[in-house]
Amino acid sequence: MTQPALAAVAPTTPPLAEAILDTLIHRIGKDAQAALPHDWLAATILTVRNDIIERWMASSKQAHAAGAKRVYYLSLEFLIGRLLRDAMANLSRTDEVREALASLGVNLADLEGEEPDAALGNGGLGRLAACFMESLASLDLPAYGYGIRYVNGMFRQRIDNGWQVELPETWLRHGNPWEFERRESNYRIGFGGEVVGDENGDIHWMPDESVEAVAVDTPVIGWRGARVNTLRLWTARARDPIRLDRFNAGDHEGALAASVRADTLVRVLYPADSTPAGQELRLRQEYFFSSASIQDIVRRHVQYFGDIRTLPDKAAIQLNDTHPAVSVAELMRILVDDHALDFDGAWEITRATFGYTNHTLLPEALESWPLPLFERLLPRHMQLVYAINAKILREARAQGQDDGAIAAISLIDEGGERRVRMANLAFAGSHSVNGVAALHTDLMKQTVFADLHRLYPDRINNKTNGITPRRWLFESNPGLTSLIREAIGDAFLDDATKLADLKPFAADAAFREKFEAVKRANKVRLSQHLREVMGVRLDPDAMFDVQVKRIHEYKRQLLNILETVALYDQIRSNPDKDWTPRVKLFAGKAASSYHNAKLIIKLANDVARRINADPAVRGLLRVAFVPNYNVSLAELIMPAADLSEQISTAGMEASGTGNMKLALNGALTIGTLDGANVEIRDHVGADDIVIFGLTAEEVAEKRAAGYNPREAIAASRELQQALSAIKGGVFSHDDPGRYAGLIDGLENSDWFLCCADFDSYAQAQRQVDARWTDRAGWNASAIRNVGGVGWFSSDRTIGEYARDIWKVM
Ligand code: 26V
Repeated sequence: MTQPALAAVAPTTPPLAEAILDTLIHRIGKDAQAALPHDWLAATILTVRNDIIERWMASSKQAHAAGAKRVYYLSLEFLIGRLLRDAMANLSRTDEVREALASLGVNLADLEGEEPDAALGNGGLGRLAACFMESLASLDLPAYGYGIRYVNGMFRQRIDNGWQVELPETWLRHGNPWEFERRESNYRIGFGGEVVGDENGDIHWMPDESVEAVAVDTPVIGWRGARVNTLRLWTARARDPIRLDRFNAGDHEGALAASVRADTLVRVLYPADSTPAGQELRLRQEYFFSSASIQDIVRRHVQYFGDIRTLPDKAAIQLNDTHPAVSVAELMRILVDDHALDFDGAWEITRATFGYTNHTLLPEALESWPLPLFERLLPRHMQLVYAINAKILREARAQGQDDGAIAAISLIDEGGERRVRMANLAFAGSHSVNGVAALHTDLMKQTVFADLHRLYPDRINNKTNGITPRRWLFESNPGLTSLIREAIGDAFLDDATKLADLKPFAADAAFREKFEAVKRANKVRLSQHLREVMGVRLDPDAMFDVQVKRIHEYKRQLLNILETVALYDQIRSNPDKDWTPRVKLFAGKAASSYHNAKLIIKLANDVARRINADPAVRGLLRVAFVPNYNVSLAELIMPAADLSEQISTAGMEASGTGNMKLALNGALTIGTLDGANVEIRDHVGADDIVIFGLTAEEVAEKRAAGYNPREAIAASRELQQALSAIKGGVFSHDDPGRYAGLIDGLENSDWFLCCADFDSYAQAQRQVDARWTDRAGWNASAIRNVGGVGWFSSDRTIGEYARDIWKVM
């Protein structure tokens, strides 16, 4: 990577190469001989960045001159992944950069691999925020994302002897050439203390602790460089970083305590997929970033427009789940205490400004804070929550709601230890509350938000999720992208719904062959990678069957493993049948405190080890658990998948977005009628998706009727055998009882209905096998999937938010 000397390259180097070399020398302080890969990466990014900065400035000037309304997307998670490829692609400069680097003896692909994957999120919710930011810029909408600049984002997962081990992800170890620290943009964030009223009746919150929030900005480039928006992540700094008196008195650590406390605030991303964090630190993080963001928004508005009362005309703030919900109380505090608005006027402005997106109905995932903690940390906000509560409960009573409904609507959960309900606060404080798929939105109205929905019947609306086709098709699957361009031209590059023009090509034998060749090449690429990172050998001619997502019981990786074990059993019993060769790929992280999820990872690894080592299987079935699933790995897996496993218990997956990425890359879905799968079926057609299992309605009925998994087990020999093999230690000779508890759980309660859906799932899998044998039919189906899912572009989703909620289009 460090070849030619300066003199040797100079005469023929393209200008971009000279610029990169110049950056390497003058900004990084290394010459071509001394530069390490990350130095070349930084030099390349800094050079490409120059073009971006100019567009960035132009974008903000344009918004300012137009007096435009701005969109603010508040999210505790932004799973943005690597940025170089995305930036080059959206600026149409990839080839130019590749050639410039080549002239310097540097390989672009190697450099791309050097870039750390910015993993400031857990899963779908965080990746959605990143796709939305890219679509906002692509649709030329002035927008800011607000979040936290975690020093350690999502943990790095290692698999040790089949067990998940969590390691810190040090994505900032070589610095971050994408970001700009804005030291002048800083805000004081208070905690604790007390609230006092003065003789004029004015209220003053006097925090007894405070920290400074400092903005760190990253540019977000839209497709074809349409516009560059800002992702503003907050870092924390002690207001008094060192107490010199203490230091000089010899208390060196005590002197730095405030700095350590500030660092702690932005140190880690909470694994929100586990039990509600509960910890005080999580609430502190939520308030820290909410307060900094709201102060920044109000400051900008007053500076540009003068009058705080016009805020809803010029700012739309979207709450990504309830993590930023305390923003509702924070804006009220600023309006009432700092801007002297009356409570009712402030409430009207607040509600007109906020929108709230719900991402889960699971009761255990709905955030609430113990009231004493909330009151101790945020005494003024507690008063405001009480005042808001009084107001909405008056409205509910006036409407004649009964006591049960009043208790459900209340911002305070009075059952047991009193808690502040963040979903109710977000709902009450917003003019729009949306779900993320049609089924999810219906269930919101029927279940958790039924009473709030009756009180405010116009508030709940649906915005089915989407994904950016730039990252998830053009950048990650260049082979398929070129093939589509050859077939239908370039219109789909700017409007993903034009992918529909591809559907007739399903009937074209020559096109199907080319399509299959592209898929195969992607499978070879993935296989080579997996051979390097985990030493596993995969046959690219086998069906690649993938389940990649967070590990959670409701997503039912366990159902997939049970079926894998049953298939293994059948292959051994009927070795001469013409089995469809399959590679089963699993990947995903389990929250560190989630015992069963970690056990499921171990089981997948145990099952893989046994099956892969069994000569009786003769390569017909291979199983691999790929470590450290992240955005970059997803970019390799999606293009290589043949079958997409979307098998959650119906009614439990709010939407899913991996389902969209896989279908867009030509995988067929095997799935339940859950989340966005329902709409994927509508778009690709029932013949090109394999649906099985109970519907959400049937799940609810079964549970209500007192579901007994033993009946389902008694009715299925295959399931019995799989359960007893796992329980009996066939896959865990070293610890035969390892899975006794897990299997007992299935036999005795099976909340997620794996047993109830097993037979239907196994049958669906055999139907998939049969389809695979008809290669022409399979490829035609895959092509129609690609053509059918253009609607799931995040451009369409953002267009709907912009028109219906934010009123900026
Ligand atoms: C959180 C928790 C925490 C407690 C234990 C159970 C549990 C289960 C799920 C969650 C997820 C919280 C919110 C979330 O990440 N939702 C995801 O949002 C995606 C984007 O809308 C959507 O595609 C996924 O279906 C949804 O799970």
